[in-house]
Amino acid sequence: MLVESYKIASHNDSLLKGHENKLAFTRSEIAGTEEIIQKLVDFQIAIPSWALGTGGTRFGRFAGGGEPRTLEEKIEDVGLLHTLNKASGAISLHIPWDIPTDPKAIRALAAQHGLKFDAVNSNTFQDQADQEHTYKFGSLQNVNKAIRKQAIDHNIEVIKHGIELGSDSLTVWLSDGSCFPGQLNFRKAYQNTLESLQEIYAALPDDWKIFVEYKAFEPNFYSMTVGDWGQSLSYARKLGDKAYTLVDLGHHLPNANIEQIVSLLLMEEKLGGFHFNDSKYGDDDLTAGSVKPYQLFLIFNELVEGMDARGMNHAKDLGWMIDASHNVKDPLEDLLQSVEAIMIAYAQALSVDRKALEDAQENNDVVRAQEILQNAFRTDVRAIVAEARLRAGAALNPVALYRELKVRENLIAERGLKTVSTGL
Ligand code: AOS
Ligand code: ZN
Ligand code: ZN
Repeated sequence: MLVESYKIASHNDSLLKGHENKLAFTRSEIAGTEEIIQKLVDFQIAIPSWALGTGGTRFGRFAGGGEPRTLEEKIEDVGLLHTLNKASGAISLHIPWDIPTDPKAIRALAAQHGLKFDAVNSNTFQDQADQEHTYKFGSLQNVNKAIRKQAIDHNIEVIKHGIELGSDSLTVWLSDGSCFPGQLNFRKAYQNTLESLQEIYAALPDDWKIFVEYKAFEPNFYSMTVGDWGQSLSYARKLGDKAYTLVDLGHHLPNANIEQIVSLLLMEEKLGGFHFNDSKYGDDDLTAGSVKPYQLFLIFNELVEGMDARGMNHAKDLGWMIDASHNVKDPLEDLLQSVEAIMIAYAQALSVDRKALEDAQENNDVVRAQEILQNAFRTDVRAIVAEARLRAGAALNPVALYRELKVRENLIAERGLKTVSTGL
C-alpha cells in the first residue's frame, strides 16, 4: 500500500492550527527548541523485521491479518511506517528468517522506501530444517566442537548477507545457558563462547561492529551464558575495538538500574546500542514507554549527557532499534507508538538544563536536581516531536492517519486475513 504525500499534507492541514498553538506554548516553556527539533529530525530508529507480524506467547498466538509474508513485504511495511513518521528509516533483518535471495533487488526496494539496513541478526536459538546439528544444548557455548563450528559458520554467513545489503553490524543474541545446576561448567561455557565469538569477530569487515546482546533469563533456564552487561562487556573487551554491548531494556533482573548501566557502558566506550521495549516483569517486549516512561527518560538523560561529554553524534554513533512483540495490538500501530515514545523521551532529555543540573550536583542540592529532571519529564514535548515530523514531511499524528487511511484494512485486502509473518 502506498501513502501519497498529498494525503499526509491534507492530514497535516487539518491539524495545523491546533498544532501551532501547542507548539507556541511549548516554545515558551522550553529553551532551545530549534536545536531540539533539528536533533529529532535527524534521529532514526530501526525496525526489526520480526516485529511486523503478530507475536505470541509459548501458549498461543492470535494472528491479525495482512501481515508481511515475504522480505519484500516487510520492507514495504517499514517503508510505510517511515512514510508516516520519517523516523523509522532502517530495517534490521534476521537470518534465516529473511534471506535476501536477490540482494541487489532488495537493496533497490529498500532505497525506494528511503530505508537503510541496520544490524543483521543471527539465529542459533532454533534448529532449521536443513541443519546438521541441534542447538538443544546451546550453540556458541556447546561442548561439541562441530556444533560450535556450525553456529560460527552461520554467523559468518549472516555477515556475508549483511555486506551484500550494506549493513555494518552483526547482533548476536544467544539463548545459550543451562536449565539445571550442574549441567554446565560455567568456565568452559564462557571459554567456548569466547573462542566462537573470536572466530566470528575475525570474519567482520574493518568498518563493522559486533553487538553482544545479554539477557538475564529465558523461561526454563537456570543460567544464561551472556546473562548480564558484565558478561557482555567482558566478551566485548576481549574481542576488541569492533565489539560492543547491546542493551535490550527487557533483559534485566527486576528493578535493575538500567540508566546507570547505560552510563557506565558509555563511559567505557562499549555501549553499542539498544533494543527498546518496555516491561512490567521482564522481556515482556511491550510498547516502549508504555509502563515505565520515567525510566526511558532517565536512560536518555544519561545518553545525552554521556554522548555530549564524549562529543558523540546522537543520531549516528549508537544503534537505535526497537525489539518488541505485538500480541494484541496491530504491530504497525504499536511500532508507531514505540517510536513516538522514544522520541518523546529523547526530546525531554534534550530539554534538561544541563548546566543547572551540574550545579545542583556539584552543590549536593538534591532537591534542585530532582526538580530539574522531573520538570523536564513533566513538560509536554509532544508538539516539538510533531513539529520535527512536520518538517521532515511526515504526519503530525501518524497513528491517527494510519487509521484514517485504513492501512490495515488495505493490507488485509492485499495480502489476506490468514497471514503469518516470521518471528517469535
Ligand atoms: C531475545 O529475547 C532478544 O531480545 C533478541 O534480540 C531478539 O528478540 C531476537 O533475536 C529475535 O527473535
Ligand atoms: Zn533484543
Ligand atoms: Zn528480548
